[in-house]
Amino acid sequence: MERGVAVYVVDRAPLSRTELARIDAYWRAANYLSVGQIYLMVNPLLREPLRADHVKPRLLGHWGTTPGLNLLYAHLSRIVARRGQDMIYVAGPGHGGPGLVATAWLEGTYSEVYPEVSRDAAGMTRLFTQFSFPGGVPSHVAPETPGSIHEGGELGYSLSHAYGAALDNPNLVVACVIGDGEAETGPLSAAWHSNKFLDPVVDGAVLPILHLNGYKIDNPAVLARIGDEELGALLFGYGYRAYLVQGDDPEAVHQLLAGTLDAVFDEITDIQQAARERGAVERPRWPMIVLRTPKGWTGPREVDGKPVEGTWRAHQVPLEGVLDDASHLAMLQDWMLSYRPDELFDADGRPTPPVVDWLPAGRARMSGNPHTNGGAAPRDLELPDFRGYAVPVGQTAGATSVLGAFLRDILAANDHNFRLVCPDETHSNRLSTVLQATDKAWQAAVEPVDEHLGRHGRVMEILSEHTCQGWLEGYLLTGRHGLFSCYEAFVHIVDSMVNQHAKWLKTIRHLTWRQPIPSLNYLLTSHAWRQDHNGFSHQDPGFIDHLVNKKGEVVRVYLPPDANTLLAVTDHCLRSRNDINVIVAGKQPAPTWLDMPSAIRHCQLGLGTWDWACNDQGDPELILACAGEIPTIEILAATDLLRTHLPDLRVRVVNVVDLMRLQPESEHPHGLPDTEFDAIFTADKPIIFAYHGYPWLIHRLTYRRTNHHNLHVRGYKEEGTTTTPFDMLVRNDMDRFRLVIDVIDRVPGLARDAVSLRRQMVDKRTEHRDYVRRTGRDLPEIREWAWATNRG
Ligand SMILES: Cc1ncc(C[n+]2csc(CCOP(=O)(O)OP(=O)(O)O)c2C)c(N)n1
Ligand SMILES: [Mg+2]
Repeated sequence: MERGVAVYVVDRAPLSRTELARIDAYWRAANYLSVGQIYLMVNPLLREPLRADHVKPRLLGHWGTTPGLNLLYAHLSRIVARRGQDMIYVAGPGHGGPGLVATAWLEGTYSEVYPEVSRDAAGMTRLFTQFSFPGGVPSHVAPETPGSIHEGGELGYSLSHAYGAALDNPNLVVACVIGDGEAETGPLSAAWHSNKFLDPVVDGAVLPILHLNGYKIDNPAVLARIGDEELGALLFGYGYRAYLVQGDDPEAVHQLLAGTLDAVFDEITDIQQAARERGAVERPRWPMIVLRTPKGWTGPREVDGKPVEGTWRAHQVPLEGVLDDASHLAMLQDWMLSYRPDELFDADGRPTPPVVDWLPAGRARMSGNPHTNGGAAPRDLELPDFRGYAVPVGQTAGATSVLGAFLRDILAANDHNFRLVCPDETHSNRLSTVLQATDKAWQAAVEPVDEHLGRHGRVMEILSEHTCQGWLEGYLLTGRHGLFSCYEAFVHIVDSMVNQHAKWLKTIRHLTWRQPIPSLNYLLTSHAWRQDHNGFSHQDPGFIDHLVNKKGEVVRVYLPPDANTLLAVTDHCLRSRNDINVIVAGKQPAPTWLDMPSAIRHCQLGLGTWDWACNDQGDPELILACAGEIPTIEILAATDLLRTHLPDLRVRVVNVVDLMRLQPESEHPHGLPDTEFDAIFTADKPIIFAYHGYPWLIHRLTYRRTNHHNLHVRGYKEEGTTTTPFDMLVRNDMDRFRLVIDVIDRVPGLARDAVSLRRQMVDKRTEHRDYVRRTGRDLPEIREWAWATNRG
């Protein structure tokens, strides 16, 4: 039946009396256990009259979304059991944590993972007490929750996570509950378009379920107040066939939802068969569900004269003041008894057969599905030998172009196990070689002018950094591998998402039952120093600063100075697990400093002296340090000037690839011991450090080091514009001339001995300024500069 524009209603009642009774019993049990987690510490089965001292001293958690989540979990479990459907469950409103904990407990997974929370009365007491309790479990669908790949605390990412999980998992359906409030967020709004990228042949399916309970914390939800017609048109416009399930009579809703899910899963099967068996190529209109049931359904209808069920007041704890108000306590008891716990749990507190004997078992349970714990069949990446892509020393090469060939061969060797995501920049980031191995995924219309678009492509490009990030996270969380290539400045768009992923990784490292997952790898290029076509809007190296706030055990930052070091670093990152790796690399032609064996050794050390550039004879008068492609060039050019003009000055050149080496061992697993740090940076000599990003980060990382007071850092200080590459350096005081001036000003005695060189450097900066303003390009000596290889 069609209602308004493109909203369908399936008018069937497929459940037998027995099935209906079972599914309702399960739902009531899950709701009972959810309320119990929010309120109770003892007397979990209400075998004694409820007293205030049975109730938690602080009432925490979210009820409103939970009955809807539980209802969906029950009905999706029926589909898993009936159809043998491989399915996982993503709860967008992750604040409904009690629901997902309750359902995992009913399925038995919870007690398998946490044996002390047994599936009996004693375990139920623990289950209730631990929730949102010190030393217990968080209130959301956290990593601690079996079956979860999505915490859902920060709203907006459920749908992109779901699509990421479905990629390359042809038999999997990812059921994704989206809060109607969550649907207002930018990331969620963009993620609807993921259906233009999902391949019905090699990917699984996503079933979006818009949970239209009408309210958020304190307001109506936009999508609940625009009428069915407009909502249907919106979802149709996003490319979905929307099925409406609505009501507030449990029996009727059970029948409607069961009938709709049967129809929807038939439709998913039809779409997949058409594409896989009959070669259908048109973009499918995938089904989705709109579930319109009351917020806080089955909870208190009215409290203190105000409506609660079906309103925003049901969002968190609908009955407050239970400890002090006897009438509220009585209401709580009535509410919990309304689920008829005596029918649901036996004398020992175990769920009775009608509640659980129809549920899927083992790996089929959504809470026990291995896709949600490191992947169903996780495989290491097949990595070609990166040394085969090496560039000879001295040759000019764009680092990312060189990497592109390595990535191409990784894509070729890892058919369903590796994806590249990028917000429309693969070509711009000079990685287009990858398109020799695969296309860019695309299910929408193709015009003759288009290049490299394909239905089975594994390069994922959508102009939504949020969606790229969400897809990749979903893919990694289900055990596969990938890389996110992004303009350095715009990766900030996902600051908040990467926060959440970092929290996830921090937590799973300490959960023994959670399998490790492949690392989240960023390749940041088109960086601040070479925004030749753009300018200030495209200049921001601060993502590193943002990430360094996260737990050291999770975050790694690499600044390979050339193509060979980029290859070595990328190989390392792609083999790692449970980390967030940020690699910042150049895409413009640049010198190759190290041959491959030296590059490998240098990357293994993470930082070290470049002996071929030093003339310190083991006893430097100063350290010239650099981290990043452009700072490395400038430090070497400054070294060149110093060695030409002040040949007796003993200079040590240090390059840093692994930024976290700068931290002490106590702060980061890569931290360099103080003795080694002092051996390289000395205890008392000036250090001039040219750094790719904001200079204060280097101070932050090194403030405990012996020689910190001698450290002088140059970097990007927010002087951005559209100008020549060298002018960017001059504007930010990181050019070779300024670095030489810094040396003269800081090495004792030089201020006196190098008066004329200092003046020359000042004049050079003036000459540069005049020249670029007149000609629009850098001075010839800058453009043509190269390290004199015979100097070593
Ligand atoms: C990005 C983000 N902004 C704000 C919040 C605070 N918050 C928590 S729940 C909620 C309302 C969610 O409403 P909805 O998605 O409709 O969920 P439900 O009604 O199912 O509880 C808000 C705004 C958040 N968690 N995440
Ligand atoms: Mg809502």
